[in-house]
Amino acid sequence: MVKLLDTDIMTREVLEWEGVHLFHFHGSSCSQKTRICFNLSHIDYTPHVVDLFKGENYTEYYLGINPRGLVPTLVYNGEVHIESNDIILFADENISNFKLVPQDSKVEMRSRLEAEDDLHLDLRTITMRFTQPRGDKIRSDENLQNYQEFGSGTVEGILDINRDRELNFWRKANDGGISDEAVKLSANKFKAELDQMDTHLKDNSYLLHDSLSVIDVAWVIYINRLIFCGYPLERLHPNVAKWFWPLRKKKEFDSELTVSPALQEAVNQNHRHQIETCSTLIDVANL
Ligand SMILES: N[C@@H](CCC(=O)N[C@@H](CS)C(=O)NCC(=O)O)C(=O)O
Repeated sequence: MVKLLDTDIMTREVLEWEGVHLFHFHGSSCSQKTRICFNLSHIDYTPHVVDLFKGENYTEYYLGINPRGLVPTLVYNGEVHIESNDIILFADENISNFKLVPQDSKVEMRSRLEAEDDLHLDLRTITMRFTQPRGDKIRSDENLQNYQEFGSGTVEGILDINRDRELNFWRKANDGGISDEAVKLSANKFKAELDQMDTHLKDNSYLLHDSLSVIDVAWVIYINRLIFCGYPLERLHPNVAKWFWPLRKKKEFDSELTVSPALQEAVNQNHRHQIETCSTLIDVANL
């Protein structure tokens, strides 16, 4: 569980906050996962929007709360928790009355969620190239400079290496864009994972046990994003598609995943251009 220490937190006002506060962004996959778990668990929270499109995660204020500059962040009675999977597991254990983590599978759940988190930069790689056009510099120099300077730079009292990993990702993407090689590598990691899932879902209704759990939510989010990027789910993984759609349509999911008509149109336009130039996700990753 990543609960920040007092010395990690520079925006001190949050230490006084009562109740459940969630810093999030509508289109962020980790925020979507957290909000959907909160919806399913009937956890009421005060939302605080951090607009990633405007670089609000790189402000002194937000980096003072989350030194990694990532969403989501949970503030619970003055405690600051980061990392979406940790937030969800913490909330399931300490806040919710409707459990999404079966009692007898806590260890396995954690390891499945870690494997999911390991694919996060792969999801970002695909997202940056196959959603709306992102311009020459995906993250401005000014934002990256702020990212390096603001906040304590420590997590649980230790100098945090995650921020450097993030900075490297954005600098590389700014310099050379998202390469075909990177797309291929990332898309094929997902394909391998979804192939396994397809076999499992042939004889099972859910990913773990026989009821909806956090890992189902986590994968609905990833798959929803992959489809948004043009991933051919039905063709490659028909059993996953049969499991995915009924969940995706539930109101607790739909309210968090529906995008604005303007964003959808920007993505559609980008996809039309990619079809004309044979550079869709299917073309690039050879799916
Ligand atoms: N491992 C982290 C990943 C969080 C993460 O990468 N969040 C993304 C949005 S999904 C973010 O804040 N990105 C910052 C940016 O795009 O500048 C978690 O699970 O919370």
